[in-house]
Amino acid sequence: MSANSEVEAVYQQVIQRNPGETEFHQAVKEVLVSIEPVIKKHPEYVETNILGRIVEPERQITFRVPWQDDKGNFCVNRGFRFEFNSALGPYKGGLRFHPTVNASIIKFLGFEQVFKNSLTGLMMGGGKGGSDFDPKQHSEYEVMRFCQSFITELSRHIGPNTDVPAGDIGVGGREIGYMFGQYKRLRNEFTGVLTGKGLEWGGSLVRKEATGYGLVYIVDEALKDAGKSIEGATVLVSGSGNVAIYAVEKVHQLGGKVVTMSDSNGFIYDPEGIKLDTVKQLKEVERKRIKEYVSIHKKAKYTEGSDGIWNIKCSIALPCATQNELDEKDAKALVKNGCIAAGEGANMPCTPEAADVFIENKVIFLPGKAANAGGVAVSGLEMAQNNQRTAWAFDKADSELKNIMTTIYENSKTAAEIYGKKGNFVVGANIAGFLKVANAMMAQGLV
Ligand code: NDP
Ligand code: 2IT
Repeated sequence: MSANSEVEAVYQQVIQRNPGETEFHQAVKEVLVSIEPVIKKHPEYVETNILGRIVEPERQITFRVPWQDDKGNFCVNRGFRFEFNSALGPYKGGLRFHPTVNASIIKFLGFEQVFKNSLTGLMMGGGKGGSDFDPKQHSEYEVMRFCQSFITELSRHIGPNTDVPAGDIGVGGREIGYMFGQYKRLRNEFTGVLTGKGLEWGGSLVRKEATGYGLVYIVDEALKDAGKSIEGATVLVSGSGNVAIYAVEKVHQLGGKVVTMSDSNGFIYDPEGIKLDTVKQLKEVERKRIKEYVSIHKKAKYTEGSDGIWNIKCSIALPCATQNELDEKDAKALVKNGCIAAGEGANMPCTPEAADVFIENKVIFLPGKAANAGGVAVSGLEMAQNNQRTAWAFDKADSELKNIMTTIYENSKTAAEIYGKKGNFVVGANIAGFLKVANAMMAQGLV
C-alpha cells in the first residue's frame, strides 16, 4: 500500500467509525496529510498500523452528571473524558464546560492534545474531557454542586499517575478548586490530580498566564527569525478568557498594541489599545460581558456578533476564542490588510481553508498544537513541582516556558525543512509531534 492510499484508508475508517463528528474528522485529516512524507520514508509505521491505532482513543468515558439547582430541581448533564494516548505519559489535557460540548469536540481536542503534549518535550500523554454544562448560566453554588458531581464520577478514572485534567473553556481556577476539594474528600489524598490549582494549594506560578504568554513568545520567536518584531505592531485578539487576556498582557509588555477582544456576543475595538485592567475586572472578577467595556472607555466601539473583527487592519492576528472562528474570507481580509503573522491561541480556530490562505501568502502561521502548548507545558511543570513537593519562583517557571516555546519553534521549523516543506509550521509541528508518539508506541509493542 502506498503512503497516500494508507493515509486515505485510515481517514475513511475514521469517518466510518465516527459518523457526523466533523471537528474530529477535520483534526485527523490535517495530521494525516501532514505526515504523508513520513509514512513514505518509514514503511514500519504502515506495517505496524501506527496510523490506525493513533486515531483511535485508548478509552472513551461518557457519564451522567446529576446535580441539584438552587430551586431544588434535579438536573442532568453529560460528562466526557476521552483518554486518547498514553505512550508518552499519563493522559493530560483540559476539561471544557460549554453547551456546545459533544463527543466530536472532545475527540478532536483529545487527538490534538496528544501531538501538542509531545511537542512540549515533557512526559505527558493526551486526553480531553468536559461537559455540556454552561457555568455562565448558573449561580456560584450551582457551579460548585455541578463540579462536585462531575468529579465524583470522574474520580474513578483519573489520578496523578493515570490522567491529570486541567482547565479549558468554562473551567478556570474556581472550577478546578471545587473539583480538587471533592476529589480530596473522596480519596483522602492530597495529590496533583488536577493542574491549574490555586497558588496556595499546589498550583504553579505562571500557569494562569502560560497559554497566552507562550503564544506570544512563539510568535515573537518566529518574527525575530524573519527579521521582524512585535514592537510597534497592531494586533487583533479574539476571545476575552484566560488565553486572550494573557496574550494581550504579553503583547503589551513587548511593545505591541492590541486593539480588539471579543466574547460569544460580540467584539470591542479600541483604536488606542485595549485597557487590560478593565477587561480583567469585567471578565475575571465580575464575570460580565465584553460590551460593558465601551461604557467605561468611550472611544472604543462595540459590535454585536463576530463578523468584522478580522477586517480591522493589523500586522498580527491571534484567534484565542474557539474552533473554526476564523475562515477563508477572514484570512483573505487579513492578508489584504498586510497581516504578517497569525498564531492560534485557541484550538483549531482557523478553518483548513484559512490556514491554506495564510501559508500560500507567506503569512507566518503558527498552528495551535505548537502555539498554544505553553498552557499544558506549565501544567507539566506543575506536576513536576507537585511530585517534588516544591514551588518554583515566577521567573524560573517563566524562563522554562520560554525555553519550551523556543524549542517547539525550532523543532517544528526543522521538521518542516527535513520533509521539504520549509516555512510550513502546520506540517512541521504535526511531524515533530507525531514522530515521538509513533516511536514510543513502536517501542511499547502492540499498544
Ligand atoms: P475561557 O473560557 O477562559 O474563554 C473563552 C473565550 O472564548 C471567552 O471569551 C468566550 O466567550 C469565547 N468563546 C467561547 N466559545 C465561543 C464561541 N462558541 N463563539 C465565540 N466565542 C466563544 O477559555 P480559554 O481562554 O481557556 O480557552 C480559549 C481557547 O484556547 C479554547 O479553544 C481552548 O481550547 C484553548 N486553549 C486553552 C488553554 C488553557 O490553558 N486554558 C490551553 C490551550 C488552548 P464567552 O465568555 O461569551 O463564552
Ligand atoms: O488545550 C489545552 O492544551 C488545555 N486546555 C490545557 C491542558 C492542560 O492540561 O493544561
